[in-house]
Amino acid sequence: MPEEPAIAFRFLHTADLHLDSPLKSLALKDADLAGLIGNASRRVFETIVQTCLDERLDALVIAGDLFDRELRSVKTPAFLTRQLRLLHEAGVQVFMIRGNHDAEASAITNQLDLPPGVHVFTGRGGTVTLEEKAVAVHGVSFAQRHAPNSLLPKYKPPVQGMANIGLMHTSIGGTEGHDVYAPVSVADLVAHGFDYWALGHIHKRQVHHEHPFIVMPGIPQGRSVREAGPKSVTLGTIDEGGIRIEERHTGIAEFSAVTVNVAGATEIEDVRAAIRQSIQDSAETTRSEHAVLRLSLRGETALAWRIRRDTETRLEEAREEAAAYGNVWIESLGAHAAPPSGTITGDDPVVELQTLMQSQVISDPSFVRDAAAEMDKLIKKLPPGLRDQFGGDEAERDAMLRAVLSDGVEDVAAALHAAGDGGTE
Ligand SMILES: [Mn+2]
Repeated sequence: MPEEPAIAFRFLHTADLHLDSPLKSLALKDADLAGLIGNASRRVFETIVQTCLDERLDALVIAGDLFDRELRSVKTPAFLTRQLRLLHEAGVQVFMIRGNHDAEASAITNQLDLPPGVHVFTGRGGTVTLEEKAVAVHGVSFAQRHAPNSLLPKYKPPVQGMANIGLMHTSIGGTEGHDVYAPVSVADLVAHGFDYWALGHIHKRQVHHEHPFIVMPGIPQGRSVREAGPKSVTLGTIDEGGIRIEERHTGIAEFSAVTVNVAGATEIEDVRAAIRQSIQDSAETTRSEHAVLRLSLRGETALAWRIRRDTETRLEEAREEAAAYGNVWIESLGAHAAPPSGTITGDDPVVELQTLMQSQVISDPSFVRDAAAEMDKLIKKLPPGLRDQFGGDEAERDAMLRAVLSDGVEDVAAALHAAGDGGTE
């Protein structure tokens, strides 16, 4: 910092709230869980506002994608207006830019009755100076959904004698001309001379640089198991000592992909016990109010085919078990157990068929090509918001395809075993 500000300035930096984002999770199938997740982004926004009030912060900084394209609830404008008013009454200033998701959301902001002290930067950009705090806040919004060029040239140079904070929505590190989300390098941001870059867009938190600070705060509330793990916002303090940051946990509901080890299970009760243990562990270790689990049963066991056959039963049991904790939810349960490798012999025709399918059929290039074509047809029929579930790019899609094919073989074998067995538990 060029000169030391006389009075401390404290702010909360967040981004990517994606208010009213559609549910992408399998949680949809459980109405109570869907209600919890559907409300979580709003509840997180409330806790963010409450933190600003409790800690008497000077500013709330939102670096884009506050909304997820369009509002699905007519209640949202009133909700936001109320929250922003609380901040205004407590003297907390709000600085916002639009990201790729809410670039064209002017219709929404028009519905908002914005109280004074809420600064929404335009696509042209601007600077707000807080003289008494010796702080200058700069921001440039996405004007459209895509920004193929760096937005950095639109930012003014740092205001001398003040601490400078810049809000930018960017995929950071992308290549100009290839990346449409305002690519910019860490080195260029550092060179610009600001003290704190408040970034948004990437949902995973990362502190790219310290002194000056370049902070991607990450999404404050995960929306599906693809955004698993604890979430947070970043608190910044600017005083005589310079700038310090602090991560604050925020998640209302934390998604986790949990592997349940069923290796060596000889009775279904062993499988149940392993599931119970996983649920208990999650209940004890989650740092959020709620834990939302995607359980994957894995390991080599002679019960592999039964586990695959009775997935629905295990899911129901797991949901009942979780309900007893009150704050643990089962999003889904997948059976990926495999028969012990030593037992693959030619004695059992089903096992022989299974081995053949695994080793020859699903790795055959023409079969893989056909399967990929079928998968693409299915993906095209999905609503756009769900398509990424099958991978964000071709490599991810291929990996997903291989996993689905391999799982399919095990499921077919399980069904054939079950047909021959006839027994149920
Ligand atoms: Mn974004």
